[in-house]
Amino acid sequence: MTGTTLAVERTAEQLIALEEQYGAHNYHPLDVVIARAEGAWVEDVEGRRYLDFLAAYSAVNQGHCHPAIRQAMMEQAEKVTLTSRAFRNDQLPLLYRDLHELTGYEMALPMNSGAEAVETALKAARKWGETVKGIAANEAEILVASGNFHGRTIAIVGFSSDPQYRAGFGPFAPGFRSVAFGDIAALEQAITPRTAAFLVEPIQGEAGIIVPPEGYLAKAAALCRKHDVLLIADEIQSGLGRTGRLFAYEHEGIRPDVVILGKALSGGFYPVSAVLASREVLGVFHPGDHGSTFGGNPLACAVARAALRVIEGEGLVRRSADLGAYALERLRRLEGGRVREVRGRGLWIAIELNEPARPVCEAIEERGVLCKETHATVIRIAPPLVIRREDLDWGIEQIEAVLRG
Ligand code: IF1
Repeated sequence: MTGTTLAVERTAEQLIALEEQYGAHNYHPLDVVIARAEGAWVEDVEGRRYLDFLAAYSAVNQGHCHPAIRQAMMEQAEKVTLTSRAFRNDQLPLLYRDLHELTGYEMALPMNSGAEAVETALKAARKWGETVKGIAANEAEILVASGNFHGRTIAIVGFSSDPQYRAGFGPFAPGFRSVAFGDIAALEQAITPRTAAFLVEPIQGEAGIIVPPEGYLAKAAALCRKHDVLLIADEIQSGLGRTGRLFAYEHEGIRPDVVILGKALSGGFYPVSAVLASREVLGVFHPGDHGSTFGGNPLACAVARAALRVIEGEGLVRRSADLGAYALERLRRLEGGRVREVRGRGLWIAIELNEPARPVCEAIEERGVLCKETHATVIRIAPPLVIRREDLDWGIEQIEAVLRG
């Protein structure tokens, strides 16, 4: 491999060919090769600009390459990036305090990817089930919701209801049972004395931005309390402003026992995730029970602190609520004909079509807006929360033009 070869191979076509040849084919991306980005805009290798209506699945709620987060990252990178948890570092305590002050949860446990934080919450729930609730060893059961998406580890895909996420990857971990999302009677029936926890996305993202029936989460929280079952909210995608509240669970005035964060916790600079809970729950972990080489590293902590400051300081939760209500109202006018339904919360909107969504996303891409289908027929819209009102308008106009055309 020579510098010359690398320098030459930089057209979109060449880069795509390299990727197809040497990379595992576990994705089917739109063929836009992004080389830089700022705010709600990305630019491809040929200098073409696109408005980003996906925001890296809500990891860049703060906008691409936010200058304040970048500054925090660069300053920390010049000091120390990784100590491992064998030693302490001077950033982790500050992130703990920020998370506590922002959310009120007593404790946090930092990890990296979302899936790792979900696994961490599941481990905490099982151990809490055994050591606090008194479930017999290896008997604890965790309920999950149909249509869930919590990541790609073997344990997690083992309780997915999507056959593609499971096919070929078995055998799976026992101890998980799926109940219909949004169905409170089904949840009540499924709870047994062995139930340690109910893991749920307050609004299901990959399932197609599915908002459960009003009152569902409040009733689920009450049921969990009654039966001494932990309610675990996966806010990895729905949290940190995406739905017009800091956390999606706030729409129903509840307080889950455990909250899982990821994605926008770093503003897209770096994988940072965390589990938030009470001392009673996270207190089940003792030295050696659980860990991660990179979890809680000083670079991650500095980035996460800056990312949280941007959400607060720029009023991104309010922006999401206001711009989201406006966009939803406007996009709802597309209902009928090719559009079956438009739904959402905050700047998180699904356009469900009566036809395959992929070609529609490709047509929207040609007009300079990037969005991504989920399942076969849903276009999801989740721009960075910093998007300017006129950019949002322009992006919506492109979608309208494609869907009305
Ligand atoms: C992919 C989906 C979105 C998540 C929730 C945990 C995780 C995710 C609620 C795991 C991750 C991602 C992962 C990415 C695509 C994406 C996705 F379509 F697959 F479902 F966003 F809608 N909980 N979601 O949404 O977090 O380990 O990835 O950090 O897997 O292709 P991770």
